Amino acid sequence: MREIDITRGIIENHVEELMQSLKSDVVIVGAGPSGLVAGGFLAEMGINVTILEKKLAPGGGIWGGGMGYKYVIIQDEAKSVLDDYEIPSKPFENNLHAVDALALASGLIFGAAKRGAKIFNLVVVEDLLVREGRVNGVVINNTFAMMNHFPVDPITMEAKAVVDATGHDHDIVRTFSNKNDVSLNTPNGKPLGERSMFAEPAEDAVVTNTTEVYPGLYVCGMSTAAVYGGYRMGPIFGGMLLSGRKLADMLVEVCGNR
Ligand code: 48H
Repeated sequence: MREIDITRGIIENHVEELMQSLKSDVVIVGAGPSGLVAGGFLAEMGINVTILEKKLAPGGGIWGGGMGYKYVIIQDEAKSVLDDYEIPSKPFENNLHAVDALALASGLIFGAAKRGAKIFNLVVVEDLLVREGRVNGVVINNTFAMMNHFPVDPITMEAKAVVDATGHDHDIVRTFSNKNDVSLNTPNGKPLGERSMFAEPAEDAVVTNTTEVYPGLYVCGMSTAAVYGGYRMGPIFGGMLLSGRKLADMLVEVCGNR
């Protein structure tokens, strides 16, 4: 056993996967529940999908459950996504199910990876590539470089579609709107901002507002609330799972047509 072989095994495999991601069909920014579900279903349908996550651990806002109590709730409509990913849940009441947040996070991460989504952690998307009025890629950097404010220039990945799955921050749409004189597909052309908690309409709106917000740029999960002025919903996650699944169905069509 030689250390240099271990090192080569790591570098060669990482670079091979990175090269496959340089021209993806879909790049999803953010490995929270909506991004992981979208990525898993897209990969299962044969789409070359890359998920970029700035933190060490994918999973986004799942891990902490509700205020650190480790269960989250999902509604009946989203149970089939749990079943597809073989994530256990317990029936609760009023068509609700309780899910161990740790099982949900790890199950969605493994489910997406197992289906062939390429997930890179410690990668920040700091900007977009835009050509002729269409988003066609992402500008990426290393999380440690960004955290330390090192003057390290970014590199790029091309994609037919880019997804903002960055949660409450809607980091990608916000940056894109701030930096460019562009009009988004919203009532005033700008992100509308998230509203206070009101779970039921919030859950419906997350799915309804899973859409193309600018040519080539899509939103899913909690970033839809920030972009389209939706309510927040607290630790109920069905809307996130259904938003990811809706996005996957939309993007399969888009990738086939481009
Ligand atoms: C790379 C990035 C960048 C970047 C951010 O917040 P998330 O879990 O996202 P969703 O929308 O799938 O799920 C939302 C849910 O977790 C939640 O917060 C709910 C239901 N809240 C309700 C309420 O009322 O509070 O994950 C987003 C991920 C995170 O892991 C970020 O680290 C990552 O995106 N991310 N990755 N480049 N620029 N910005």
